Amino acid sequence: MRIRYFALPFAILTLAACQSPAGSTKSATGDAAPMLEQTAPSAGTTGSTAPTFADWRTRLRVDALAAGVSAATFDRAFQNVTPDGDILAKNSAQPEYTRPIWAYLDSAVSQANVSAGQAALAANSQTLTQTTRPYGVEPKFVVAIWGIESLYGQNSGDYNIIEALATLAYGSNRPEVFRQNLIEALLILQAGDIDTANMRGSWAGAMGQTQFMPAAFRKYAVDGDHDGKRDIWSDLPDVFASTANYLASFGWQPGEPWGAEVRLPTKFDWDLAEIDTTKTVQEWSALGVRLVHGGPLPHVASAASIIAPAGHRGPTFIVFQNFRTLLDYNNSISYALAVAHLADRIGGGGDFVAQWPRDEPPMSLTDKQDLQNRLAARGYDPGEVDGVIGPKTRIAIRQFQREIGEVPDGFATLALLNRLRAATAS
Ligand SMILES: [Ca+2]
Repeated sequence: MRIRYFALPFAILTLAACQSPAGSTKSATGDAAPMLEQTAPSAGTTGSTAPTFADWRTRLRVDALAAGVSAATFDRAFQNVTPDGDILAKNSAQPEYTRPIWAYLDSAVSQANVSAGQAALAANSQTLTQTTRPYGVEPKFVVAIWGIESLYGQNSGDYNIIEALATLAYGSNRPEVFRQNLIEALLILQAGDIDTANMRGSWAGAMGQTQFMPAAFRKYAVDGDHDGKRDIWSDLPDVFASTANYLASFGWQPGEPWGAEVRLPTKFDWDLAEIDTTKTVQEWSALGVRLVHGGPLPHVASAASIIAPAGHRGPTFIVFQNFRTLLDYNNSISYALAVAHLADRIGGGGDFVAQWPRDEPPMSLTDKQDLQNRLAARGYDPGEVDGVIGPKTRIAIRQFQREIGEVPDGFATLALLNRLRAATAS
């Protein structure tokens, strides 16, 4: 997928304790917790040709100055900056278990977060209306993103962004994205939007209450209060306008809903339940898709997809362009659904009607890789064996589900893995 330079989910980590939805700064395509890749630090190891941090910084300084950063800005920003081993450890951590979507939603859209969002919406209603109207984005969506990214500004991260990005650009195994963002961060300091001491954010470089990566900041941050600075750390009008501008820039459709919970017909073709498969609302209606309580689908102009994030035993949704725009903020179905649902709940909406399959035992990373290996051994093509259940793996799962006469919803379960183990053992 696309590299989006945005919103490494720091706040999600704090809200959901280790769930790490596919960040748009990342390159994974599955929904399940794509991590930053395994790190093989190129620094700090002995006997390699890796430069020292001082040598690396000298080379970076040449490039930064060529990009327009002054020597004074660079040297001030790099005062006392040293690689942070804790950040490299976080970057290379790949948890064996990630939370299922329902556990993530339980914490991201908890009653406490809904109530706090309603209070935040009421307290800032005039500012929100003024700053989001030019972009055609309803305030409740901006508030929901604000809540999930930084707990309504309470938790934006306290890492020195220059040090965090320098650490990852120097020592991670994916230096280029971080190096580019580091130069962008230096250009933000150069422009005077913020000073080094106050340029704070997540360990992965996402900044301020909107958790913008520096490259996203340079493109999409907005000076909402017209004080001459784009300050997403402490100016709420800037926080709201920047978020709305980002959404508008990625195709937000004013007045359209994000989607709705639906009921699928008994003989539904499960191959169609993929975010990248789009039809018109009329076409989905003709196939028998209805709102969850049985009513007709809403009249929405944009292309629509059906998603079943936890398979046929969980809630299913029709989603429109605005849901896809939320995926541009952070490419994870869990994330986009959390923002959408939190916005609805803040606006007074209720919970989903269908229950999540909470009795499904969790699958470990090893289980998921085993599933992929066994699908491949069975003659199906699950794509790369990476423990991420992406589109290719779901196709392979559906093929095996059809082979054994189960509902081909493409949802990975331990029971399915056990069927596959039995099948491949014989
Ligand atoms: Ca401002």
